[in-house]
Amino acid sequence: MTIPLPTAALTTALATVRGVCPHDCPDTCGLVTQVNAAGRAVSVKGDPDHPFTRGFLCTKVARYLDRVYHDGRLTTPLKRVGPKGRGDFAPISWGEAVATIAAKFTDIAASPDGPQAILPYSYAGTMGKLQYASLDRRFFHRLGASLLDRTICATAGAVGSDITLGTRAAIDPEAVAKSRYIVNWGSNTSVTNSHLWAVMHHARKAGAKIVTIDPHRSRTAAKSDWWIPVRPGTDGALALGVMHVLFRDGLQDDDYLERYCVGTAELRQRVLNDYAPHVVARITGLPVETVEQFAREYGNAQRLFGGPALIRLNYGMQRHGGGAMAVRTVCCLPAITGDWRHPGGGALLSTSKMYPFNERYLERPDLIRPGTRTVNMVKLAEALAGELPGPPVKALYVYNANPAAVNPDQSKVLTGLERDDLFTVVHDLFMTDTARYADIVLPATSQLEQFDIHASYGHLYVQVNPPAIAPLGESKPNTEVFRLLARAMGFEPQLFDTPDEELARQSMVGGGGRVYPSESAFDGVSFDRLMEGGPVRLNLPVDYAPFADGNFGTPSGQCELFSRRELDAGRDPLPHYVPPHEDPQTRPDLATLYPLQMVTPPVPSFLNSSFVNVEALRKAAGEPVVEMHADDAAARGIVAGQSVRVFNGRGRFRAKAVVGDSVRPGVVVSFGIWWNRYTEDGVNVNTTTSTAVTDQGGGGTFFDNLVEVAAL
Ligand SMILES: Nc1nc2c(c(=O)[nH]1)N[C@H]1C(S)=C(S)[C@@H](COP(=O)(O)OP(=O)(O)OC[C@H]3O[C@@H](n4cnc5c(=O)[nH]c(N)nc54)[C@H](O)[C@@H]3O)O[C@H]1N2
Ligand SMILES: Nc1nc2c(c(=O)[nH]1)N[C@H]1C(S)=C(S)[C@@H](COP(=O)(O)OP(=O)(O)OC[C@H]3O[C@@H](n4cnc5c(=O)[nH]c(N)nc54)[C@H](O)[C@@H]3O)O[C@H]1N2
Ligand SMILES: [Mo]
Repeated sequence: MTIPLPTAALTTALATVRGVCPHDCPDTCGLVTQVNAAGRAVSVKGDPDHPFTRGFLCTKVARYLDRVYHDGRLTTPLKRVGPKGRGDFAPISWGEAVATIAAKFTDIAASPDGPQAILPYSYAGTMGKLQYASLDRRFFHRLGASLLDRTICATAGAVGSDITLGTRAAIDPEAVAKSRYIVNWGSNTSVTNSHLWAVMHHARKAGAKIVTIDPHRSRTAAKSDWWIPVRPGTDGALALGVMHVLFRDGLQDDDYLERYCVGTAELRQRVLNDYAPHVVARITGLPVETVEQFAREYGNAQRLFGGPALIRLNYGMQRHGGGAMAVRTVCCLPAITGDWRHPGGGALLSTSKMYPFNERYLERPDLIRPGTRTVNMVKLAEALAGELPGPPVKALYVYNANPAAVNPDQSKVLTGLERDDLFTVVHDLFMTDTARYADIVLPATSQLEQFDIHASYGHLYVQVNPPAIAPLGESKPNTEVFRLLARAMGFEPQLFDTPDEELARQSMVGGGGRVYPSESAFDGVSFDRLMEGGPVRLNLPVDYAPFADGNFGTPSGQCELFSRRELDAGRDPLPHYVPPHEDPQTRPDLATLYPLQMVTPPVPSFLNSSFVNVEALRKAAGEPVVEMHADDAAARGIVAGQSVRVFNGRGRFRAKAVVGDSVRPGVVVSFGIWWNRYTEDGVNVNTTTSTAVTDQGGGGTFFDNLVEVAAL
C-alpha cells in the first residue's frame, strides 16, 4: 500500500521564485518558478498576482522548461573545426575562448583598419535592462568598435510618433478596459500582445466594438467585429482620409485642437484638398464606403459606443517604405477627436518611454570615441559584403540575436557570414543558424539562471528577475562575459566590476522621466521592494492618460500636427502619404516581374526565431506556408496544399500554398521566421526581403516586398 505524501511536505520542498519573462513582447509577464530541493526548476507559471499577467502565459512560455532544459542547450564554449556554416565544433575552456577573442580584437584594433573593423551585433533576445544593454555597450564603446544602430524593429514608429507627440504614443494599457471603439491597426494583438487582448475582450463585453486594419485576416482580425483589409503600406493614406471625413463632417474636438495642438488649419486644408475618400479608396484598395464608415464610427465613438476610441498601432504599418510617416499620421488622429482626454482613449504604441531608467549610466555613451561610424543593423548584408563606408568588418560579435534567420536579404547575409577572413563570435543558448557560422561559440544562461531588472513596452510595472536556478553547464550571462573580456583586454576594472544587482540599483537613479508629466515615475518604487519579488507599478495615476491636458513632449509642448522641426530639416511639415518602396501602383516596372505584395509576420507559436527549436511548438507551427487569394492561385494554376516557390530578384524559398480569402487579391502572406535548417531549401522568407529602410528612422521594411509565386 502506498501512503500519499502530505501536500505540505511536497510544497515545502519547493522554493518559489518570482521573476520576469525576458522575451521581446509587450506583455513582460511575471513568472513564478518552482524549484525542487535538487535545484531543478519543475514549473514555470504566469504570476496570478501580477495585474497584467493575471496568471496566464502564452503557448510558448507556458513550455518554458522545454527551452531551459532543451537538450540542444550549449553548455561549454566551442571552437569551429569545420567549414563555416556546417556546424562542426569542438569544446574549449572559457579561458581559451576569452583569450582567443581578446587576442583577435587586440590585433584588429592595432591594425590600420582599427577597432571600427569590429562590429557588435545584438538585439532583443532578452529585454532585461542589464542583459540587453549595459556592460556590453561599455565594452564596445571602450574598445572603439563600430556602433550598431538597432533599427530592425521599432525605430520607424519611434521617429514617426516623436514628430507628432514628442514621445511614443501611449496610455495606461489597463485603461483599455474603458475603451469603446478599439482599432487594432497593423497589430495582431491576440497573438503578439495576448494580455492586452484579454483587456480588449473585457471592454468588448462592456460594449466595445473591435476593428482590425490588416491586409491579412490575422487571428485578431478573425476575432474582431470588423476586418478592414487595407492594401499593405497604405495606412497613412487611410488615416488622412479619416481626417478628411472628420473635418468635413465637423467631428473634430475644436477645444482640444485649440488648446493643445499646433497646425490644425494647415492640416485641415491639406486633407480636405488632397485626401478625399475616393482618392484614398484608390490608394488603399478599400471601398469608399469603408473609409467613410470607419471615419464616422471613429469620430463618433462616444455617441455610438459610449466611450473613447483607442488605436493600438503596432508594427504592421511600420515595416514599409513610408512606415515612419504612417505612424506620424495615425498619431494625429486622437488629438483631432480629443480622445486623449479620456482614460482608455488615444493611441498605444509603446509604454517603454515611461520608465526613467538611467541608460547613460548603464551604457556609458560618453566612452564613444568621437567620429565612430554607425552601422544600421538592417544593412548587415551590405556591412559584411564591404559595401558600407569605413573600414571592412573583420570581426562580428553576435549576442541576443540570430541575424542568419531574422535579417533581410538573407542569402547575402549568409554569404557574408561564410567569409573566411571574418572572425565571428556568437553568444547564445543554442546552436542557432548564426552560431553555425561562428569561429567561437559561447554558451548563454537562460532567464531562470541570470539576474535582471525589467521595464515593459506594454504595461506600467517594474520587475526584478533574480536567478531561480544555477547556470546550466558552463553557461554565463552577457554581463559576466563582458567582465571576462574586459579583464582580458586590460580595460579599467571600475567600468566592469560592478555586480549585476548594483548595476540594477544604480540604473534606477538619475535617469529622469521622458514622458510628461512622469519625471517622478520611479518615486516610491524602491529597489529593495522590487527585490522582494513581483511587480511594482510606476508612480503614475490609475488609468493614466498622459495627454489629457496636453503636455506633449515636442519642442512646443503641443501635439504637432504641423512640425516646425520637420520643416527646418527640409521635409514636409505636414503628414502626407508615402507609398511603399515596392508598390504595384508606383513601381509598375517591378510589378510586371513580381506582382504580389508579400507580408511576413512571425509564426504565432515562435517568438521571432526563438522557440523554433522547441519540438512541440514547431509541430504546432506545421510548415512554411504562403496564403494567397483564390483568384491569384487560379491564375497561376496553383491549388490548395500544393508546393510552390516564392521568389523575387533577391531569393527564393519553398512553401505550401494555402488558398482562400484570408488575403485580398494581389497580396500574399508567409509567416516567418523559421530556422533555416528546418526549411526544405535551407532559407526562410527573409531570403526575399529587402534591406531598403523606412522613410525615417532607418527601420526594416520586411512587409514591403514584391514577389511572384509559381507552382512546383
Ligand atoms: N507570438 C509572438 N508574439 C510576438 C512576436 C512573435 O514573434 N511571436 N514578436 C514580438 C515582436 S519582436 C514584435 S515587434 C511584436 C510585433 O507585433 P505586431 O505588430 O502585432 O505583429 P506583426 O505580426 O509583426 O504585424 C502585425 C500585423 O500587421 C499586418 N500588416 C502587414 N503589413 C501591414 C500594413 O501595411 N498595414 C497594416 N495595417 N497591417 C499590416 C500583418 O499582417 C500582421 O497581422 O510582437 C511581439 N510579440
Ligand atoms: N521576415 C521577417 N523578419 C523579421 C520580422 C518579421 O516580422 N518578419 N521581425 C523583425 C523583428 S520585429 C525583430 S524584433 C527581429 C528579432 O530578431 P532577434 O532579436 O535576432 O530575435 P530572435 O530571433 O528571437 O533571436 C534572439 C536570440 O537571442 C538569444 N538569447 C536570448 N536570451 C539571451 C541572453 O540572455 N544572452 C544571449 N547572449 N543570447 C540570448 C536567443 O536564444 C535567440 O537565439 O526580427 C526581425 N525579422
Ligand atoms: Mo520586434
